[in-house]
Amino acid sequence: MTKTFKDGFLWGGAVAAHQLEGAYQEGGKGLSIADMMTLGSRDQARELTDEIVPGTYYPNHVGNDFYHHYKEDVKLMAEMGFKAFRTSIAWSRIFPNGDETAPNEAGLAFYDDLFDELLKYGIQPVITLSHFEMPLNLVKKYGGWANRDLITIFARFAHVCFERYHDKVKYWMTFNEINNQTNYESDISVYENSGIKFKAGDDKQKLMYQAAHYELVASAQAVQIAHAIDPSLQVGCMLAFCPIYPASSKPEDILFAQRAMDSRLYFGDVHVNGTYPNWLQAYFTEKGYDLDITDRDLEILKKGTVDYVAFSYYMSFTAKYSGHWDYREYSDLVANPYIKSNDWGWAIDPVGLRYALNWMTTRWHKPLFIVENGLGAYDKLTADKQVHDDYRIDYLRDHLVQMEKAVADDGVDLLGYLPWGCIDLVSASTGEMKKRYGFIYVDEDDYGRGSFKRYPKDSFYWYKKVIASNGANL
Ligand code: P53
Repeated sequence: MTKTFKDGFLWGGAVAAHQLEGAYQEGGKGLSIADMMTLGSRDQARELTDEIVPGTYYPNHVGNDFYHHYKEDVKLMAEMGFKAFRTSIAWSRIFPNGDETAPNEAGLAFYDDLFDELLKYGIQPVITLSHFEMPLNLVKKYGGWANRDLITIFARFAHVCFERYHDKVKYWMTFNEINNQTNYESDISVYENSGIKFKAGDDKQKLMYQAAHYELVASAQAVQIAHAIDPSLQVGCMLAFCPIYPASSKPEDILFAQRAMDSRLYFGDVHVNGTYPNWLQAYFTEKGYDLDITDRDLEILKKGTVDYVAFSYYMSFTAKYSGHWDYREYSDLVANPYIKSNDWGWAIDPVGLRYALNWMTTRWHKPLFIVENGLGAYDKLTADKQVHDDYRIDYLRDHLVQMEKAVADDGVDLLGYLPWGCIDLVSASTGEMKKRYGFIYVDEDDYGRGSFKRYPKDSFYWYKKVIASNGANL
């Protein structure tokens, strides 16, 4: 087994700026869309307020206070043996309003300090440019990614980051889970991805495809900017990979599941191939969608294909044909009787990870990078400050077994494994702190109350052994 992973395999963990930094108004940071999201729960959606409502708690304002704890946190990651740490650059720290022409030096300096701290321990920063946290002003003034101007605005942000950090950061990603908005009926998904708030009468699906197109063009442009600044930079896309299985062996279910997968993953086709797939062009025609897609855009897409494909893997879906061929994520999914779910209803399916790795390899022939995986669970800090999270170890071990099979038996080219929320942080979907993923426990509740002290969980010591043995000792 030790021979499974290539030298330099990137073991580590992943987070996103808005979910842990806190300090939402320090260092000249502007407000981001994440700063407007209230606390929700499994059964109650987070509200997306237009202004900060006094007396309302906004979990991302506090995060886990990483902004003030990062040295201590990086030290703990080094103790686990991390080779890489994925985070995002909060766009609103660099361009507080998004559309300034000059960046905010205090914001840039914060990431210099963070990256230096990581590099001190031999940990590579792996960076996402846009992870659900665009400057709020871009929503208010431009309508988010519904507006073509965002392409130029994003290019400026990307350019500043590549220029400033290219000596410190090799692996970049453009848009986190760009394909979550496939579920265009989910207000939070479209808001997080594209900064769009629907109005009555909007054609949500059409708006989603238009915004995604501008993002895909902006991503392709960023790839070209990065390579022009430093040809050694590796720029990837980032997809939420949820395999979609057919509900039965009925041919209509098979065909429908294929269409569902194509609908969720066409984003990857455009990122990797630089062209829109045939079925989607036909679908646009059938729907009468005259999207703003210019010849110049198509040229940019072709010239800005990604170097690798990064993805998150948490769960699989199962779809059932019910008389229509266009995939509606909000109503076409059914339970899978072979699979159990976590406390938030996410289907736990380790074999699906091997399926994902093979599916993407066959389709795209690119190096793959697992940049999120993990179990959101309730943890309990004991009186002697321990967390016995054997359920988390079981989840991760089961996924690592499948990952190793994909590499050793199936020949998948895999760059690394960066499980999500390696230190407890605010949940993206619910805003809760109690939906925890970490190897490191943070003493803080859903309302930002607690000591903010950090405690290694049992999984911390387990993962340390996994890394030290290069995946042999699970
Ligand atoms: P939370 C939906 C489906 C799969 C992954 O999610 C998702 C989402 C949106 O929440 O998000 C990714 O915190 C995302 C992270 C997020 C993580 O998965 O809702 O990239 O920002 O925290 C886990 O449990």
